[in-house]
Amino acid sequence: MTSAAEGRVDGLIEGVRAGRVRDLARLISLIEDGSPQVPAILATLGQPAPGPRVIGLTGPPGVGKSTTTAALIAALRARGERVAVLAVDPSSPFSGGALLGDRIRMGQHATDDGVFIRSMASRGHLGGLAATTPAVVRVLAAAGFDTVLLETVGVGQSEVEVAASSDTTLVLLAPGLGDSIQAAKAGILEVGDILVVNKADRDGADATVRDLRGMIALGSREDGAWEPPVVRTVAATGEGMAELLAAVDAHGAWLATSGAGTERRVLRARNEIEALALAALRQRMERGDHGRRLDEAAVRVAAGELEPHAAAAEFIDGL
Ligand SMILES: Nc1nc2c(ncn2[C@@H]2O[C@H](COP(=O)(O)OP(=O)(O)O)[C@@H](O)[C@H]2O)c(=O)[nH]1
Ligand SMILES: [Mg+2]
Repeated sequence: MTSAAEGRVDGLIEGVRAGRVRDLARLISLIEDGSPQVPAILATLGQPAPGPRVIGLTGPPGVGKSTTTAALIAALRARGERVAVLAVDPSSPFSGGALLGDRIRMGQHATDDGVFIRSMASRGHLGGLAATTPAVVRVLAAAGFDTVLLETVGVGQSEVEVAASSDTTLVLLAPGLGDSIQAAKAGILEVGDILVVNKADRDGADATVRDLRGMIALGSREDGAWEPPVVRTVAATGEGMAELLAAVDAHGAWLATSGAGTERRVLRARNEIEALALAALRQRMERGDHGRRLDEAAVRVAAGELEPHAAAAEFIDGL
């Protein structure tokens, strides 16, 4: 690094420690871009223990995740906590529409320096969310945030990644039998530490709550295991937020006393290492000689001169 670059990095680290929004945003972009400067910066920043609490929110589109996030911010701010929000847009880095809506909804918190809101693209960067989220959480920890709210849409891989990155995962549903059955089918109930029936002001909320409790009762659970509570909320008015936070706190206490918290942190570290290693491996495979070897092997496999498994084994041996 040139001394000018070192100076910029020092300034960046200082800015992050002071919680300056511009520097935080810049460092998060460097992480998303897989910048080679990131490992050194993160090492210098260090990792404050125990780090912030990470609460994941997932569920079908339109169920009220962003509204709940805004309501939780208000409730956590009232306790004096500093809160960061990472909103993951799973569709594409180019679809600004939904995110713009979310920003407007978060508007009441826009001028509060105890609140940091950032959208992250789930694709289009090295190693995906599993590689970037833990690093961003560490950065937010260094910047003095107590709680990180992680919002994603519950489709496909993203809810699993949310659960893997969170201490406590909230699965949000809204009244309507269809929704909860859909969610059960899609496996999203399995990742929920707390199930939230939002829009409880609407007809059918009781039935949905009953439904979910029934499904939970059916599941087999070991002694001392966490049994997901079902909490009803009206995020639009803030109703039920105190109960929801109480459930989050109870889950946090269970994580601490049961040892499950340590297990989760180890699993999270494992996922992160794996994602980073795979990303590094992929990069290396494409570079220089290795890229050429891959091209040559492909030509031979296509011509029927080489069996693909043998080609892969040979390629790995050469790495
Ligand atoms: N009736 C009712 N509407 C709500 C509630 N919470 C959110 N909404 C509305 O549901 C729509 C989708 O909410 P949003 O938070 O964007 O959902 P997301 O896609 O899951 O983030 C918005 O029009 C909200 O105003 C609620 O508790 N009751
Ligand atoms: Mg949303």
